[in-house]
Amino acid sequence: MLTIYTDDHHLHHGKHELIGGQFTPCFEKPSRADMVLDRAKAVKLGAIQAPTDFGLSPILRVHSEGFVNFLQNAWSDWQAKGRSHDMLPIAWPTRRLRQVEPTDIDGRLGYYSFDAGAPITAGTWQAITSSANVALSGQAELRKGARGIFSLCRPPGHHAAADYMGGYCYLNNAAIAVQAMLDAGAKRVAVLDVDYHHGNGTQDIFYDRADVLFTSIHGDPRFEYPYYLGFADEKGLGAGAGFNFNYPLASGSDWSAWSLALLDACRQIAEYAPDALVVSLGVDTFKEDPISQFKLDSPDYLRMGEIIGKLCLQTLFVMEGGYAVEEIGINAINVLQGFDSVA
Ligand code: SP5
Ligand code: ZN
Repeated sequence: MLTIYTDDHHLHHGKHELIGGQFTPCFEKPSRADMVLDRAKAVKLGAIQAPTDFGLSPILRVHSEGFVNFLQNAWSDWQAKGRSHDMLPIAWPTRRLRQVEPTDIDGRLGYYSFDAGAPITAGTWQAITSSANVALSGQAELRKGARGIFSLCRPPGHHAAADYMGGYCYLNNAAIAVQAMLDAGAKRVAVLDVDYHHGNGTQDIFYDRADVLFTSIHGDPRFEYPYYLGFADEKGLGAGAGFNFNYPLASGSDWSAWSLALLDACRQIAEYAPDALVVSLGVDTFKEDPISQFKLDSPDYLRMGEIIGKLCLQTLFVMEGGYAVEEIGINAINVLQGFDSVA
């Protein structure tokens, strides 16, 4: 399988995030993608290809102009206040507060985010546009006829919605690729989000649409981040009613519970009969993941790939989470090798 990758992700390296009230070194760090790339090379998964630049227009098909403008200028606006450390928000427009974009950068930072988990640094804009280009390039390669493509995106994207960032995510790489597929002529695209956390951003972007089926298997939001979306009763809205499937699972879920949800999601995807599948590939479901509560083991990821492969759909894998850095390469590449094994 072809991997799309660029070193540009190194330009984004946040220092700290809040965990249990304490500033903790960011779990979302450059070595994550390096380890996945190393493993792809070690097992000879296939060629590694650099992304091409698609410009801002496919990004603006998914994200609002105000949000993209904010991201593009955030660092210079921050520097203009004499600051050189990471950007983190301090206030959010929650219930009964006015939804009006402030002029001040601290106000805009909270306005365009839903948590303090996505620091902006000097190189963030370059890294996130490159990450989107990695997804877009994967989509373009898939369109040439490949069965599976791996977009080794970093930073991840599935928590980012049309107009907000959070959860280590800025631009929604998977959603940008999905929209590009539709704009290139696909009639229906399915998303399977296997990251441990609910893909709130992707769900929100496509929630009222019938041309994208969204399915997500994740820690139940009653106990797990992102807490405020990802419940089983979220079925889609308007034209999108019936095209959204959430599988919230209990803390401690292992492959036996997790795979049942996967089989049901695959049944929905097969019934939808999409032109292509986009997998938001997070491997933070791993038993040793430092911020997660599921119990998948490394061989389970081979089985996961096989089940996805049996859908017989053209599939774009887009890298999302996974924080057990030592095993992230084995686990992510196992999914791709499992998929390839059922060709
Ligand atoms: C892309 C992705 O996987 N984003 C995840 C963002 C998670 N941010 C919140 C982390 C909360 C961790 N709480 C668990 C405590 C660990 N002992
Ligand atoms: Zn995650």
